[in-house]
Amino acid sequence: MTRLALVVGLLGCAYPEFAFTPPNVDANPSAIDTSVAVDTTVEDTSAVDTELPDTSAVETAPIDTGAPADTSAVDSAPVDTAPIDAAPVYVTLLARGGTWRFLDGGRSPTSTSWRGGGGYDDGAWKSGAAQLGFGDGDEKTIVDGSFTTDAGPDADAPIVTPYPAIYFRRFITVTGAADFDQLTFRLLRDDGAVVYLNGVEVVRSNMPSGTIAHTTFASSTIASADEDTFHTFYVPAATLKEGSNILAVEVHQSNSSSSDLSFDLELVGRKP
Ligand SMILES: [Ca+2]
Ligand SMILES: [Ca+2]
Repeated sequence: MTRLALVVGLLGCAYPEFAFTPPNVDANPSAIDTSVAVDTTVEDTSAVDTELPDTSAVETAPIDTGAPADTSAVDSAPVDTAPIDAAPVYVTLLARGGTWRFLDGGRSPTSTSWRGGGGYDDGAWKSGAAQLGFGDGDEKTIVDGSFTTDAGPDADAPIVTPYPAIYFRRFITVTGAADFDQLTFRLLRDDGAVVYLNGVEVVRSNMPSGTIAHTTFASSTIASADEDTFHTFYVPAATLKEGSNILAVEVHQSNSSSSDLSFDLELVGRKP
């Protein structure tokens, strides 16, 4: 006798009305087969898990958005823009109306050193503020434009022709000369003029080409409004020196009967 039969037998003795009925699980095998279909559904769910890796790909995108790196490039741009915004600075090295030494009365300098290329004593020259000249009535200082053959009291050579040129000299002091890249000369001249800076010719206006002598005429006669015009010339600042600089100018008449002569000069330096 099995253990189950013993239990049933005992129960049947104790409780006669209890009738053991064997489980009918086996009676509905088809129902059990249906549950198998449920297992198949579970396998479909695993397919959902496969989609999860795709989500990880989305996380990769933000890494590309490492756009912060691009933003740093934007910061570099303003640095380049800065130098472009920097405007040049203009410094007046000599204002109009400056005081000049001048040699007039038909006399000429004893050597070309008067232009500033060498030592020259202009202690005997006269001195006065611009505008210098004669004949118009608008001068601050009258120069002697007479056609004289008198050598005068100074040591400079006497004139050799009746066609005068008048000579002007002065010093200017420059600080930070190496910072300038360009000079602007604004010249009032009647009739023609040549300007030297430290012995180097920097401006020639209404004068012929070639060597300029005491007897050289200006190219044309200046009249009317042009007598009051400041002509502008741009020159490289290479000839400018630190400290003392010599400006020298010779003004020539256009002919032996010209009734007037005028001179003034302004100098401006540019710092890029
Ligand atoms: Ca004149
Ligand atoms: Ca004048």
